[in-house]
Amino acid sequence: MIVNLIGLALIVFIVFWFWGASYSLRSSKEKETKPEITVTDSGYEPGNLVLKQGGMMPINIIRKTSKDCLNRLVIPSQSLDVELPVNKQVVVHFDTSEKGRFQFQCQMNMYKGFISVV
Ligand SMILES: [Cu+2]
Repeated sequence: MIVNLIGLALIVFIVFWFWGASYSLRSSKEKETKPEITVTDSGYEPGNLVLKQGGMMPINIIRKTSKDCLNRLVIPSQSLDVELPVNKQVVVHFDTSEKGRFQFQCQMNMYKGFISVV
């Protein structure tokens, strides 16, 4: 009987320990970033934009490269496809009502980045 109780307590402890650990890891790792994407020769900076769940979030995008490949930004999950003139700030309104990880990419999907809604 005592052995069973100890076993049960151990299981509960382990479950909570792992659950709690992953929970705190998740909340500390995904730090919110500025809603800004810079497009350079090497792609998107930052590669993972972290936004807080909410409503429509304006994201400022500035393209600083003349690479043709990066002349549009596509966000398939929200059917967004915008033109990015060089050195001109473009604002995209991204719906953050759903949590998750959403990919954004160049037209040909050679460069990609993510928007994480937390
Ligand atoms: Cu491309």
